[in-house]
Amino acid sequence: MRVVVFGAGSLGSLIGGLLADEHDVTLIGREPHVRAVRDHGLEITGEIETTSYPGAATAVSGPAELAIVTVKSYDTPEAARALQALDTDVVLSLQNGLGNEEALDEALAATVLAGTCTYGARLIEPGVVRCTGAGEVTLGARSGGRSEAAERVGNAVRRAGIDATVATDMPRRLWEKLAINAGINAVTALARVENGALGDGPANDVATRAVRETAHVARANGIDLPDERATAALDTVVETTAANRSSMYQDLEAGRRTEIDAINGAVLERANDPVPVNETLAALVRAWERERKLR
Ligand code: KPL
Repeated sequence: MRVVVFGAGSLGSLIGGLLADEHDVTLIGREPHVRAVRDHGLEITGEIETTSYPGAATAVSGPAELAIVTVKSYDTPEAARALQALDTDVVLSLQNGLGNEEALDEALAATVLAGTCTYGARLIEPGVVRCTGAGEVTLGARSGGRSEAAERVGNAVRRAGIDATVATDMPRRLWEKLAINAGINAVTALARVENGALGDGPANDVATRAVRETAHVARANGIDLPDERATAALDTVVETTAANRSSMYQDLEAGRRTEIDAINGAVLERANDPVPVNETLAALVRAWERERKLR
């Protein structure tokens, strides 16, 4: 299958690199990473050790059967515009936050699938990505139900050795992943700790409360997400990505804008009842961004 991965940061590079063992993959990213991958291949270290040889470019070209979008949520509109130049049948979003699929669907004629990914990844240097947690990919029709395109993509992803589930309840899965990110990302970023530090103690309390608030907001928005399911998902991801620095921690470290608006901000936006933990986390990260003129 010819696959384009749009957004070759840490996660996009890891997923694209793994897919390249089985498929004809092109990573779309920035220099100097793109040149390093083109010259020496992509080295994957950590929990998975391999070198793969995807193509790499700074702009999309040519036809593809599948485009996987892994850009930050605030870059989704720009990704959607860039992907208009690509002749592709299916687009799969593997991004954090809510609303990415809608933005892609509005701009593109292709079938847009929703997806979540709990792999931990860290770009160590240009051309080298570390897998800090082998999680799983879940994908399916964005409004739920069966999808022939999702079955096809699920099979292709599994053929490359990635643990992938095709789900018929993606709206719930997206909220569950939102709850996980609402619990993990801001807390690990502000406390500067790896995901495993949320296993117990005070940080675990804060994360668990943020997850419960998110599950409550999900239910108020018509999504069947019990607290127990959401907190169990948090525990699983904390364990499987214990050695990972969350994407928001990596953003803070690099002095980059974060996905706070699409994560704790999205919970706030959709809440009718008070969500004090999400509100506090969003306020603190936004204060950090404002101080650095990132918003
Ligand atoms: O999605 C993630 C992120 O860091 O954004 C998890 C799964 C929490 C891994 O760190």
